[in-house]
Amino acid sequence: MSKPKVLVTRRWPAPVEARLQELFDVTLDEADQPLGPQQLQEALRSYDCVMPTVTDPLPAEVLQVEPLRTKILGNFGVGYNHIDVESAKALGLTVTNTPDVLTDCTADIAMTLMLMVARRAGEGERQVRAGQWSGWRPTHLLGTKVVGKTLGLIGFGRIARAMAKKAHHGFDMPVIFYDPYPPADDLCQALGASRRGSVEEVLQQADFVALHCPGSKENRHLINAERLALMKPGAYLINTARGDVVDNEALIQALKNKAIAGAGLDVYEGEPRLNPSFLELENAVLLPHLGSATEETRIAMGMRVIENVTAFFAGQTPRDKVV
Ligand code: 8YV
Repeated sequence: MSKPKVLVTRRWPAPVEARLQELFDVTLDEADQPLGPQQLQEALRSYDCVMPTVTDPLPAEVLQVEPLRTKILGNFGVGYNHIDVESAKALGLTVTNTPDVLTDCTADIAMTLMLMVARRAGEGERQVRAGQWSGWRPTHLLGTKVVGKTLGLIGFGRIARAMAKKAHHGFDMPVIFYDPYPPADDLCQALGASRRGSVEEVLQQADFVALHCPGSKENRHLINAERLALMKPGAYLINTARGDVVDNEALIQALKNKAIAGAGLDVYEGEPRLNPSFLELENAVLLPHLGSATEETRIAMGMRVIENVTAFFAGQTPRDKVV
């Protein structure tokens, strides 16, 4: 039997690309540039499998090509908000993602952002690099203590729970969360986490609010001006989920007016072209979507895509089938 014809839309870590070459009739993306809608449509007409990432928007109008040769979209990433999965399903496409393998590294980036923004690490680094550090003094760049403060999680899935574990057991933080589908009580107890009945309650009570809900139409601007106004004036917002979960303009206003103390962001509306006002805010820590960006995790993500796609072409149900 001939090998499935596979298109990888971006550069992947070398060991994964080597494995792809062994298993499939694969086209790699030497240029490492995001594909446009027409190139994606051409791919859907010409390949048995396309392996996209967050930089490949696949809405209904892009997916609807004729003839559609692609049978499976093996997404490299846990989030799949860039794919219209309902349309994909209606077209008979299988979609898979890569959960589990990026949980710890993404939670680590959320912890990094929390510590950086609380301890003004970005501001300090900018001072040192600009040659503007005049020396130690008792009132220099005073931040906020993290240990013992309340961490509020919006969404309590795998990544949120990993953050809860680090924050509760490492930093003695009481954890509160909102999730419409909460886990069993014993799991919450083990993480020192207690449930709240609404997003609003978490926002009102937490010192650090971290977003861990999926990017989706329903969650677009979940954190808007009204909800930001519920946060404590000394509180911080951390976003490693998706940029559009937060109304970025409203967040910029809240940060400018010091309505909240600061924000640590890994994702943005319209990324990588983020709202330029963010760049002027000293109380924002800005990372370039690094959640899963470790050697180990990106290799594991690629291998997980391979596992899913191999299972699919062997006639099995892939482990991470979304639709
Ligand atoms: C990925 C992510 O690197 O997995 C996700 O959902 O946000 C990132 O960790 C990116 O989405 C790759 O497609």
